[in-house]
Amino acid sequence: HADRIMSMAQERGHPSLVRTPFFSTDEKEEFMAIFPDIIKDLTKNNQYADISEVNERIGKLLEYNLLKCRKTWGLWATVSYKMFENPETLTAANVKLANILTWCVQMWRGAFTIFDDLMDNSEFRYGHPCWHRMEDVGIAAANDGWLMDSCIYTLLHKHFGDKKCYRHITDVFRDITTKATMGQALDMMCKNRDGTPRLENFNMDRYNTIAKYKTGPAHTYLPVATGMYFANRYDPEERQHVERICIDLGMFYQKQNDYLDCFGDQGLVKKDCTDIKEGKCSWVAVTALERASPAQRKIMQEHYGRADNNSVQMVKDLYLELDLPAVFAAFEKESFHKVCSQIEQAKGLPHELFYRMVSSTFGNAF
Ligand code: DMA
Ligand code: MG
Ligand code: MG
Ligand code: MG
Repeated sequence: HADRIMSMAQERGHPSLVRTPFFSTDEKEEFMAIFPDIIKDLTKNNQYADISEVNERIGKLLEYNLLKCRKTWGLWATVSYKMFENPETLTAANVKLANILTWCVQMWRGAFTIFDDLMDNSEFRYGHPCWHRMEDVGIAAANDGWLMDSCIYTLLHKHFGDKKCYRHITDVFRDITTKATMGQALDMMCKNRDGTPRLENFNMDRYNTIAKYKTGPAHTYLPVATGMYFANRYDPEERQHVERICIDLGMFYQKQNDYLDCFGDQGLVKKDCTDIKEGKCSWVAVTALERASPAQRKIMQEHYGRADNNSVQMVKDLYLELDLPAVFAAFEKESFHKVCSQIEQAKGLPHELFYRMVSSTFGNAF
């Protein structure tokens, strides 16, 4: 990863853009240190003492789904807060509050993932069984996802309820939920009732619309906007710049996620990859169909969206025949330069924040 991003950064004449690790050890430790308080706020110390059984379930739900994941992803909220905040108000107490926002972002992602794994029929996530596959969970995972989502608003109300930023931050969470669930609805509508994929509807326009909703806003705009609002930065023009950069980063992230689902190193991806057998309208499938001859299209029609290993292998072989790794590499480079020039043009924004996000997002696929 470091080599790839380094070579793209050098091409841009901007080698200092590369910064790993993306978060310092102190940043991670401060963030993890408040987890027990978060659990207490949402269980023992909540107002529902008469339903201790449910509180116990919430505790387990949060621990399983938040501690096993890529914990640092939401940390962009804390980092964003620090970079947007005035030095005089950047106090330890405020950084602690920013870390609560980061946990809210993690919970949003955790809930979204529970629902996503349920709908995608996935078995593993972060190297562990998906929540819905745990004993005593099953379809109750649908309610657990909602429980986790409600924890976000409990925390926001408790810690930010009396602040000017409260309405702006809750609006961001609500808005992202609306968009992401609409995107997931479109994603699910790529199949016929019998579960077979509607290949005739697979095209890059539709794909981009799905990614624009289901991932674009949630990936980086959610944490960055919450941090920005907590720093009391409300300029609409600034927000627009931030949104444009973040959505492009998110769209690229989804394409890379789709690419990795087929070509990723299993040891690193840590989930079972279901896109081919579930017949997903993925970047890989759409790109393959765009480039396929009539005979190759027929292979897709016969084998895409089928669970048997032979069919999955036929599709993978076709992807290689169509040179998709090279197509993706070229696309990655183009997206990288596009996002970097948007950052360069956005005056008055903390460029360092966006470059750090660029270096964490790009270069993960090979
Ligand atoms: C949903 O798409 C979007 C995200 C970013 C989780 P997906 O089902 O391809 O996600 P995943 O590959 O993580 O299951
Ligand atoms: Mg999925
Ligand atoms: Mg999905
Ligand atoms: Mg995926």
